Amino acid sequence: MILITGGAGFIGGNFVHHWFERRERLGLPREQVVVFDKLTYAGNPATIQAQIASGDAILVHADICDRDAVRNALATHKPRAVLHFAAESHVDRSIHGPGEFIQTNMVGTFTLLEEVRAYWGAMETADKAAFRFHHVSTDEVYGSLSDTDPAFSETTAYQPNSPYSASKAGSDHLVRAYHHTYGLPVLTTNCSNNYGPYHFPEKLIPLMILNALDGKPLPVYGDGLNIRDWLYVRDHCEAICQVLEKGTLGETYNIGGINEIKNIDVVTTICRKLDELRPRADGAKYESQITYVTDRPGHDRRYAIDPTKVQRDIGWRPAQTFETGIDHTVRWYLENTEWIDTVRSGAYRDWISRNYEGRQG
Ligand code: NAD
Ligand code: TDX
Repeated sequence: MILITGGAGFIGGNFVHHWFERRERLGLPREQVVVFDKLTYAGNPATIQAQIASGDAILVHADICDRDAVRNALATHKPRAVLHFAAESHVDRSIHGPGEFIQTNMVGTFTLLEEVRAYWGAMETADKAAFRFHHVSTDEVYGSLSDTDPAFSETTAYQPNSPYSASKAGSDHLVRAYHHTYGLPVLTTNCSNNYGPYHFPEKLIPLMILNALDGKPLPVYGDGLNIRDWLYVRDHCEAICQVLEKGTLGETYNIGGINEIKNIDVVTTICRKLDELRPRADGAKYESQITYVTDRPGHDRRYAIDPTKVQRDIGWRPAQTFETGIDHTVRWYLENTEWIDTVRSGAYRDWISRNYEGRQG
């Protein structure tokens, strides 16, 4: 049994899918997951509906800031590992309302660490040695690069620029401190921008796909020349699995796709893919919907990851290129209208009362 915080979100939800598919592919026994999730606006149980229905996933609807709920979940399910994805994750929201980010990303991570420390401390020796706390973090903690700076490595100094990245940096430091001070067996991964299925349409790629199909403007911030390193979400999930299995305790691993792309090029790639797969009825090109808008305050210019360490020490490499990953992603959004409708209508938000009725783990 493993416990996944934030397992109803974008990456956590993909991780639940990946966990079972990978174990089957490798001939490993099925191992249940407990998804511990507050189900904020970003948590959508429809993403993991199949795993919940089959009993592979148990959903605990609770907040990582709730110490009793965390303690109960650990005591009830006795996981051999805790994978910590839960966070407030959207930079723009952190600019307009940083409080939730400090609460969940810092106070929540602290609360989780405290309870995990007590749980781990009381384990039998063999279980204690095998236990892992895997912290999922971001490359944004390193700040912003110029066009000529070398990519972020694990020794790059932290220089977070947004309330989101500052709160994630704070959580990374707490995780590190719990290893050095208490010996908690932690692993941390700092990953670049993910994209793929089940991505909430406030983030660049799903927003552009859905706005394009709706005939709405495609809002590009500033000059559109900011650079992100894009990684297909399942490649990230595989990296987490491999670091969990082979990572050295207390170490950090940077995960990236070696796919640095300017925002405007991401948007035009999506437009051209849609021109090919779902041409506009009026014959116009989707690019005609691109609209430059006021820049994000403090907008980081460039992120880039040097993945040498994870490639050398863990043997992980991404399977998808941006071309294959974006093709798969655009097709997924064209085909999965039911999931998209749950997001657009907000229907998933009363999922607990409709489907769950107190049968929480
Ligand atoms: P997301 O916003 O899609 O999902 C977050 C999940 O956490 C949701 O299910 C939400 O309900 C849950 N959650 C939020 N607050 C909670 C709380 N207080 N208690 C319990 N659950 C709570 O985020 P994501 O994009 O899937 O990101 C997952 C993790 O990966 C985050 O830690 C993020 O910082 C990190 N990360 C994301 C990216 C990316 O490109 N999306 C890249 C690198 C790292
Ligand atoms: O409408 C938009 N127009 C636009 O130009 C949006 C939503 C974004 N952008 C730009 C801002 C960024 O330069 O696109 C780039 C990507 O933006 P987001 O999708 O909001 O991602 P980003 O801010 O880079 O952060 C993401 O990657 C790192 C995740 O949201 C974080 O959780 C993760 O840590």
